[in-house]
Amino acid sequence: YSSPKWWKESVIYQIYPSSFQSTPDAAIPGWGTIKGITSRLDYLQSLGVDVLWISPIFQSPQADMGYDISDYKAIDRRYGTLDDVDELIAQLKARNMRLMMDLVVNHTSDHHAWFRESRASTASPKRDWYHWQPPRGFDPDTGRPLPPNNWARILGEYSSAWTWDEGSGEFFLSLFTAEQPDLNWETPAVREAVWDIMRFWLDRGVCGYRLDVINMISKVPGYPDAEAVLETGHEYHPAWKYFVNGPRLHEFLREMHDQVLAKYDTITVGEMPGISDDSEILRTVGANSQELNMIFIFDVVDIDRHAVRMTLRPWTVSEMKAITSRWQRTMIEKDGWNSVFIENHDNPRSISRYADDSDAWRENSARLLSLMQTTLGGTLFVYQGEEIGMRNLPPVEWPIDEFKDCETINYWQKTMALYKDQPERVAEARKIIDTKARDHARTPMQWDASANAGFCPASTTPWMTVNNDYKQINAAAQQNADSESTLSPWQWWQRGLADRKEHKDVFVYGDFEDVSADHEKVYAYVRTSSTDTKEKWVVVLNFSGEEQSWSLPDGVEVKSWVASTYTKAKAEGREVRGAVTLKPWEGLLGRCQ
Ligand code: TEU
Repeated sequence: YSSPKWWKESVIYQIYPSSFQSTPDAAIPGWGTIKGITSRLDYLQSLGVDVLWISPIFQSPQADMGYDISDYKAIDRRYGTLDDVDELIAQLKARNMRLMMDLVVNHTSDHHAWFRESRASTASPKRDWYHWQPPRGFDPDTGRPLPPNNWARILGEYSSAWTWDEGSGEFFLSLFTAEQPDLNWETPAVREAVWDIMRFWLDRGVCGYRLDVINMISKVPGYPDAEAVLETGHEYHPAWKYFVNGPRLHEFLREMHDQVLAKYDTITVGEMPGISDDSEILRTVGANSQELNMIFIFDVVDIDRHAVRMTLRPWTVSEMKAITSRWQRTMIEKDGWNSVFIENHDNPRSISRYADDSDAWRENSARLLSLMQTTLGGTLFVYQGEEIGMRNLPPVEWPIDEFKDCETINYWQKTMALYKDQPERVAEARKIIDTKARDHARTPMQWDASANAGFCPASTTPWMTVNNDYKQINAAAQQNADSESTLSPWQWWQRGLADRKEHKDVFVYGDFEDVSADHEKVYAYVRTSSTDTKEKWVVVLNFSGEEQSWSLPDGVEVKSWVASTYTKAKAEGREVRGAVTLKPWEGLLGRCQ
């Protein structure tokens, strides 16, 4: 578990390229560009970032913001050119940093040449590159062909996952949107084509991949009907059971490893929603599994949902603690590896979700979450804007047509189609959008207090409206903050990342012990060095807006309270044994040995 590897120690920063940094030469004004990313490398380096993961920049009709790729070896013109990527890689190299790409190969765009060819006729040589099925029958009233089963699409609309193709007289499967047909991984030539794409970018100098929904590539043969999990009114249902970690997943991943990954020094993180079974996950991330370095486990970001993402389920701090501690311990005990993240482009902002984003508490909340993230074991992921505590769009007042994400739009339309005349249903859907829409994470990066937050020129309209809090919350203000008493969230992250690296034996590789088990609001854990130094640290986090008391375990004494989220200097005058009092949303970091 604690054998050192560069990919374990790296801090990975996720860039959502459309919203990171535009440049005056952008092919589509108001969109972020690759050159824009290159222009911000000094910023990222000074924060403490080692690896950039950029969400897809390949050629795409953008039905799902680039997660629908029509050419894997071409860069979408709105982001720039292949030369821009080469320049970015060179500039990263000069700073000892690296680039990780987003590999989206569960599905392609319906504009991809493979799909066009596959769709042409049932006799097409690429017919078996996608999932084609004849109708189950025909509607007796309308004569319309009926889809082969009751699977629903995932992204908000929950309509049939099968789209009828008039031309060739069959249905094709697409789990996300109709524009994202699923590749058929049973066909060996499909896998070969994927290995070829992977080699293409690795040979160009990228260091590895984040693999989009990689646990959905193997479908249960026969496409059995899903159980009904959505409420009445829904005809189709998400069929997780039949495509999440399907029968041939591990075989395919091992083939990927043998054919490609084993030949390069890579970093790999698989996106694997819908799975939280230890032994199944360890087949992928176990030290000797020869599949992937790590995966994203969604238990924390899925804490507030039912069967699908656009739902709200009440949750407690105790649950969040239990999930986090469970995965910290599991990977240590069973020799796997964790990824540490609470934000990405598919989730709302963490301070709005897990803490308090009001003006009074947002900075302290940002520092609290940062303290947790920078002291948990595993490879750490930071999402753009997380380092300055960017928050969700303001509820209710934000016009519904300013939400650009296909999931949000589909979900809203579906709600209107089903419940237009039921005001309480409509209000609830609006609340879900205000709380959970993916748009909250996708607004332009807030660089400074100038027009459009410095994301694009003042004369340009950004592709998505900037959050109207950018004058108070922006990177420049926080980098230059000069408060006597506290660090800004950005400064706190910078210090936290530096501390994490300096004490990596403790924070990246060390042992983890939850020492707050039944406290309802305080999360506390002890981290102990994996080496002979036996360095020992304690982290105490108050996840509530009230003062809390928590007790250090017997025999554990704090030598120095190194930091409090409330102060710039050391936390003086705190109890060093027994009961410790925490202020609202306060986090404490103590050194015990
Ligand atoms: O997301 C996969 C996906 O289904 C997530 O929404 C997942 O369900 C959720 O994060 C777990 O709670 C990936 C991409 O990240 C997303 O942007 C794409 O829309 C999707 O795949 C299709 O490519």
